[in-house]
Amino acid sequence: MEFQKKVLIAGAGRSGIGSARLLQKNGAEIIFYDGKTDVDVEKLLSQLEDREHVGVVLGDINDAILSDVELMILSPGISIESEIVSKVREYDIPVWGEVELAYRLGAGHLAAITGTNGKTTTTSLVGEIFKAHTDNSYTVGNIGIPYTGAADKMNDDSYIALEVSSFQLESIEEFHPHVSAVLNVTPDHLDRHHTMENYASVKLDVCLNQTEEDYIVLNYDDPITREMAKDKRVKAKVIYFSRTFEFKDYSEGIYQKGDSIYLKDKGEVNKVIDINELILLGGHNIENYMAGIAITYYMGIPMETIVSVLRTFKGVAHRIEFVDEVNGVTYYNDSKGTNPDAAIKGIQAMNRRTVLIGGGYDKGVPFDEWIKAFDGKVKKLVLLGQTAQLIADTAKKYGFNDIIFVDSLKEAVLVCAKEAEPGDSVLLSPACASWGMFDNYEQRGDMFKEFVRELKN
Ligand code: UMA
Repeated sequence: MEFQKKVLIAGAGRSGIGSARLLQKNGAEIIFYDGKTDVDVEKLLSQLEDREHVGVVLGDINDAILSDVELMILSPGISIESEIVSKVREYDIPVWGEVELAYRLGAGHLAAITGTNGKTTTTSLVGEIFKAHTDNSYTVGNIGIPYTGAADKMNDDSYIALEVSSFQLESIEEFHPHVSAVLNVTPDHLDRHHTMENYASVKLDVCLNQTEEDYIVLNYDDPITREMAKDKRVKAKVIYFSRTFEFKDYSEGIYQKGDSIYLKDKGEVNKVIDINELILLGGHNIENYMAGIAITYYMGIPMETIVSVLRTFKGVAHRIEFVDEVNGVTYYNDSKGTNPDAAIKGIQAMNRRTVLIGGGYDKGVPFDEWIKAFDGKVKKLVLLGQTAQLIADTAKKYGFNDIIFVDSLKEAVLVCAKEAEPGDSVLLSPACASWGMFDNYEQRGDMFKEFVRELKN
């Protein structure tokens, strides 16, 4: 598609670079904006095919630049309420999120997965099922691979598994997946969305443009997502999943009964798989499996293909990932435990006494439920980052005082090695985002693994 516009790209991270490359391929002229003044411009431009005709504005943006901009593409890390968005809107310049841009310039059969937790595992499972069905499939989005980065390769036969965050959903317009899913909603990102109502509402925007021809997969066991079915934005057919409810009075639904997963479609019930055939453990993973089955089934993938992938799917890195055993202590990397609910699942997965590393960027969420989940299993809590004191205060409120403060992740690993005894686990599951100390959770997890490797050597 020809797209001969002058476009301002806000945010010079992965989404910004993906957007720039896609826009250049489509004939647009681009200007980068980033609030950070120390962006490595040379490195940024080296990632573009045409680096000659690119403007870069760092820090403040002046009005003269905006006068002939025709569109702004917003990175998810920049809030829709930010100053740059207000300023651009004063000039009546349309603002699309990076996901909206990829949707407009891309093509194919789209499944979009959101929710507080389980998105990456479910998207990865859906992506693997699509891959088993066709060579023409893409797994993209919040999972770490910008949707814009692959949009130009997509055609009408492509299958796309898209992980989409609340940040990305703030700036959609025509974005229209055939199957959407909201897996669960628990406290996260309240610094940006202010209230749980706003946060849940922006997640449900995933279905904004869906019609009666489409499907929305919702968690029946989560009171917030169960209620979403009644929202007037939901025009798509609702497919619930549940670990406890059999959907006797429903014609559709996917559920766990005993040790098996069943799918009910047009009133007919079929067993999909026995749980002992699945590799990933824990109730939360059964939810991810059920969501993945429902999403791919309603995307039209044959059940034999779905089941063959279910039997081999091993999950994703940084999610309760076994790193190594050093001096009889097992180390687990759950850097993806970026909010209390995800981190609770990390603790629940440990079957030994655990030295826990927590703390990081403050998203304004309470830590009470996380501390309560320690349940005698956590023997020491090693804290770092912006939230360290807040977490310590919350822990003390519940009588947990075995706390050690550290200044870096490296120091945390060394302290854990000293505190843990053979037979214990060390778990990095911070209940906080990594921002401020690391670029992202992947970098935090990779550094943790590196420090554990150094311990071993
Ligand atoms: N920036 C500003 N002003 C601001 C905020 C940021 O100029 O107010 C600039 C930063 O200086 C930086 C750039 O914006 O240079 C970064 O952009 P970004 O934060 O949007 O990061 P990307 O590298 O584009 O990564 C984004 C997602 N990041 C966020 O949503 C914060 C990645 O999700 C996603 O994988 C990637 O796009 C590809 O789609 C990460 C994430 O933490 C994993 N997501 C949150 C989560 O899962 O909880 C939502």
